Amino acid sequence: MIDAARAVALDTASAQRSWKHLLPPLPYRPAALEPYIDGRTMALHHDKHHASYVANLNSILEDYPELRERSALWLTLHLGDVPKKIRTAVRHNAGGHVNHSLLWRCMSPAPGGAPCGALAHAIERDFESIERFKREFTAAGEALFGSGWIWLARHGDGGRLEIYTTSGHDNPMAQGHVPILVNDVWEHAYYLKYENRRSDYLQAWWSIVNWEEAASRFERSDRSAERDWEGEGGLLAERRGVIP
Ligand code: MN3
Repeated sequence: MIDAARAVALDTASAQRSWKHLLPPLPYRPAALEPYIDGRTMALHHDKHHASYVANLNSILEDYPELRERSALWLTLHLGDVPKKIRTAVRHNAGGHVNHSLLWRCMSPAPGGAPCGALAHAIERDFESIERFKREFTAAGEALFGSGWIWLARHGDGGRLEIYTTSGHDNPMAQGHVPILVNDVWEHAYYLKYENRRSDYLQAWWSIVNWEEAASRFERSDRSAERDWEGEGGLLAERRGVIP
């Protein structure tokens, strides 16, 4: 039996010439986030979990040529246009592909310590302080029941930063909000090292947050909020699942 990562790797050459969605490479070695997240967890998380969402999505879309031209993000935002028979599977697998593609970029082995510039000002404006924002984000992750995600996102109607949680692989873009930072609260993200101690994982995660990525997403978020996902976001230009 071929595992999911190998299946995706074997598929990559032909996928680059076809409609198929692609597993984006991790932007660092799996062990690069140690001791905060262990290498085995990162390798499994990327090479097996994320890879399987990509492989499943490609397999589901095999029989739906009209959906193959769409990005994974478009699919998550237009589930009503997806045939009922495959809607739940698309929601899970396109969502998993999109969310993980962003997650890898929200972490870094050289994280830069703290938010700065316009993002820091906006966090202080909307949460009173960076420390308070971190406490609220962590608490939202602790309170999330079951598997899901915690987000810092810019409100769709003009800019307030807010913390959102979503279950499964849903994302707050479906409500028009623009993601700035995200963390994965599925057990597969931390269980090997932290077991049932989700709080310890959420605390440790602050040591590897990629604030540069968050700052750059924040700077682009004005334009993202106005973006026409129906048009630009709908094209299959981004097969690696990355939210622009
Ligand atoms: Mn995950």
